[in-house]
Amino acid sequence: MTPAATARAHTNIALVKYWGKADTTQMLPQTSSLSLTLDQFYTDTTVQFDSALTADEVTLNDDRLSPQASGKVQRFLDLVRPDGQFARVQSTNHVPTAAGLASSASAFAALAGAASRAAGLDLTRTELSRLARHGSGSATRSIFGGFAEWTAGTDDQSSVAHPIDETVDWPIAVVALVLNAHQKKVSSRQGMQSSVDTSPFYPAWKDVVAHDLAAIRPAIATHDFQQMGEILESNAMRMHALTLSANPPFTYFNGDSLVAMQAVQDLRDAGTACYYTLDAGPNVKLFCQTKDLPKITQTMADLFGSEHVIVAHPGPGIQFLSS
Ligand code: 2P0
Repeated sequence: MTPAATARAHTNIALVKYWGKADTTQMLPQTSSLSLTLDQFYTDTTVQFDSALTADEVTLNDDRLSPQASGKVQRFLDLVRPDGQFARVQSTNHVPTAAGLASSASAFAALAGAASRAAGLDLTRTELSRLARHGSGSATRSIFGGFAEWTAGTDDQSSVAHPIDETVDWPIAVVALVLNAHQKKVSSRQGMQSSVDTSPFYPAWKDVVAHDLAAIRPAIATHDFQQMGEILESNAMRMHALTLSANPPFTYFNGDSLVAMQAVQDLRDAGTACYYTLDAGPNVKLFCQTKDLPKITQTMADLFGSEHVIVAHPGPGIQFLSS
């Protein structure tokens, strides 16, 4: 039996989105992407390899997963197993699972940390980022705190994230509106593949990402909140245009998503700078400045109920809780 290792990783919200793979075997994306890691949503995962086990035992939030449900975890463990040993994996998600708050990002980043340590490997953060990518694309970025960019790369070696600004000495916050905490109907994996294969706008999306990355890096470096906000909102809408233009078309928005987007527009028209983004689910995340939090949270609580409004701040990279 190897010593148990525990890692904590936080989720991240992409400002310039990853939406499509160039290589599904190596998990290489079509484009680079850029995100902010958040403090409020994280996963704690403990891994222990044990030669007495005859199969992996995976527990998520106290529920033992079936072999089918844990297939992605088993395949991920295959990358690091010492002497082919199976593992006991215990994971606690402090994120509404699969509700578009990117639970797979924190989950596979924490698993990369815990599994590699339990296997006796002492990987650098770049190596952890590369390993995490094989579990889930967005996990590549969650190894780092603050703003991180995942460079698409051309092979396993070059497709890794790096920190842009880990300390985020800038009073910004993200308000997450949990509008639906249920499992999504079209997984990100299926949704992005369908967009790559069938949206006539996909080639234009690659140009959009290149342009947005070039523009958002200086906006972050100079703390230009308005510029950053305009880019992240337009990037999100253009990503979602790839779902609406796929064949068959689909969308992650629900009615409340549209209500929230309109409310942000109204706040902005009334002089409060805030910008929205959505991922592969109906939940809306607002980027704002901390000085505007009271006004924004009150507006959103009036619309959706205060229990559906969660305030998050920039969060840290991967942490090892024991090893
Ligand atoms: C992102 N999303 O950049 C984008 C924006 C959702 C919308 O990365 O297939 O769970 O495991 O690589 O990382 C969600 O997709 O997909 C995601 P896989 P993942 O955050």
